[in-house]
Amino acid sequence: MRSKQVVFTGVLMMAAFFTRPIDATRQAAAGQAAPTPVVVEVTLNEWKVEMPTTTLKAGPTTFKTTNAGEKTHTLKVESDKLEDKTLKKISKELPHDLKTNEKGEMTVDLKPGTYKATCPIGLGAHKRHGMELAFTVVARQP
Ligand SMILES: [Cu+2]
Repeated sequence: MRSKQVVFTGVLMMAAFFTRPIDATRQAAAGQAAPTPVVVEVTLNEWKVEMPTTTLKAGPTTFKTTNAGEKTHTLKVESDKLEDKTLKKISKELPHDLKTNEKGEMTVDLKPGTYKATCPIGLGAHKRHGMELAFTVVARQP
């Protein structure tokens, strides 16, 4: 009984010994490649811009947007106040407007600060109706 336990523990330790260097190699490889964008699902409708959370982490972020409304909408993400004042304002809009049930996506490299997600259609009319959502981007923990 006791000897079996010793053998089992020994196997576990060997497994730990052999798997650790492989994991370290994988992490190093991942660190060299461009980070995979985090996906945020955005829903547009009359008259709201909805996201599952209003606190996002800095880094490349893909806004997967669906128009669940009856009118045509689109999504614009722009920085309000960036923590690093030397950075230029961030502003990006979906490549095309979305009709009912259409989907579109764009990737924005978010830096820490405050932002607004709006629908710029109607020269600000949709925004004034409520299609504006403030969100915050926080630094990614090292
Ligand atoms: Cu709109």
